[in-house]
Amino acid sequence: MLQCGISRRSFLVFCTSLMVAAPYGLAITDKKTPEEVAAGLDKVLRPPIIWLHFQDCTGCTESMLQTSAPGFADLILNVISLEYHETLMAGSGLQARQALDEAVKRYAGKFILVVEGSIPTKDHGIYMKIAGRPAMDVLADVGGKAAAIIAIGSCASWGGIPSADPDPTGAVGVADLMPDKSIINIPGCPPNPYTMLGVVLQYAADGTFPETDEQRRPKFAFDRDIHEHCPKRAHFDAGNFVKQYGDEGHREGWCLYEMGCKGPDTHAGCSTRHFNEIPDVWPIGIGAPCIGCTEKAVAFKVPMFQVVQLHTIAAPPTAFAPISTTYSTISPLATGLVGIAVGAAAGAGYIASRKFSRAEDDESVPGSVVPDNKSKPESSDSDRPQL
Ligand code: FSX
Ligand code: SF4
Ligand code: F3S
Repeated sequence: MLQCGISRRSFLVFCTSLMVAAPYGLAITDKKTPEEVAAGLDKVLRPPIIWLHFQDCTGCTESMLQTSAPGFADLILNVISLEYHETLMAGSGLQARQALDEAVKRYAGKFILVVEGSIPTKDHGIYMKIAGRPAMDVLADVGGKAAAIIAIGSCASWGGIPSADPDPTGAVGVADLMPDKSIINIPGCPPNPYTMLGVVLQYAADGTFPETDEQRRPKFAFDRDIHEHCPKRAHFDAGNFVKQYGDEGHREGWCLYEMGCKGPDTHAGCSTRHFNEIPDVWPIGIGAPCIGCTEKAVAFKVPMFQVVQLHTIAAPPTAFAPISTTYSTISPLATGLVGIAVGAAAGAGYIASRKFSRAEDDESVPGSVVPDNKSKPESSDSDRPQL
C-alpha cells in the first residue's frame, strides 16, 4: 500500500467514504456527514464483537465476506476486535466454548453481540443446542452481558425463513426475546453488507448507533422503498409489465410488479447499493422480483403470486391529467400562459406525467389519441396494477 504513496489507514478512510457512506447519499446519522464518519476512523475504538450463529444459512456472514472497501480483514484487524465467530475462527469444540466464555467474561458490559439466525423457542430449545445448552439460554446469557446487540439478517431480526409457515421450531428474532435491550436490526436475506459496515463503523468511531425506525432498522439504509429508486420504475409508470419469465417484456427489462415484485412495499437500499460489488447484482437487477426480504410482514409471508398494495403511489389514475391527448395547434397566448405556469407547477407536471391509465379509456377526454407503440407487446388497462 505504501508503495502506492498512501497509508493503509488513508486507503481505509477513502474506501469507507466511497463505498459505505456515499452511496446512500446522506449522512449516516443526523449528526455526521459521510466524510465525518469516515474521517473518524482515524480514532476508532476497536470495540470487541462476539458473533453468534443460530438458525441461519450463514448467508449474512458470506455477504459480509464479499466486501472490499473496507474488506472483512480490514474490518476485523483495524476497526473492530472480533473475539468470537464460529464460521471464521480456527478453534472448535471445547476450545471454542472456552474462547466464548473468556470473551464474555473479559468484556462483560462492553462488547457488541452480533446475532445471525433466528432462535428456536418451541419446547425450550429441543431444536438447537450449542455446547449442550439450548440456543435460548445461550442468547439470554451472552446477550444479557452485551452493551448492545446487532441482529444481522431477517432471521435474527424477526425469525426470517425458519419462521415461515408452519414454523416448526417457533423461530423468533432477538428483539422478541429481549425487547428491552438496545438492539439494532439489519434485516435482509441476506442483508446488504454495507448497511452492516455503516452501523459498525459509526459505533467504532464514536460509540453510537445510527437513528432507527420503528422496526429498529437504521434509517440511513431503510428510509426509502425499492420502488422509489428502481431502474424499472419508468416501465411501471408506462404500464409495461412482464407477464411471464422469458417473455419479450422480461427480455426488455420491464417492470416485475405482476410477477409478484414486492418493491413497492419494501424498504431497503438494494437499488442503489448492489451486492458483491458488481453492478446490477441484486434481485431486480438480474430479472427476479423483490421478495421483500427486509420486511417482517412481507418476505416468507406474502406469496410470490400475490401483488402488493401500492401505498406510496400518490393518487389513482383518474386524479391525473392524461399523458396522451388530442393533438392541435397552440396559440401564442396559450404558450405564454403555459410558460408562466410551468415554473410554478413544475412539480405538479412531473407528477402528472406519471399517468397510469391511457387517455383512450378515459371518457373525460373525448377524442383522445394514443400513438401506436409497435415495440410494446400487448398490454391492456386490465393488466395494470389496481390502485
Ligand atoms: Fe437468515 Fe443469515 Fe437469510 Fe441466510 O445467516 S437472513 S437465512 S440469507 O443469511 O440468517
Ligand atoms: Fe421495480 Fe418492482 Fe417497482 Fe416494478 S414493481 S418498478 S420491478 S420495484
Ligand atoms: Fe431483498 Fe428485495 Fe433487496 S428481495 S435484497 S429487499 S430487492
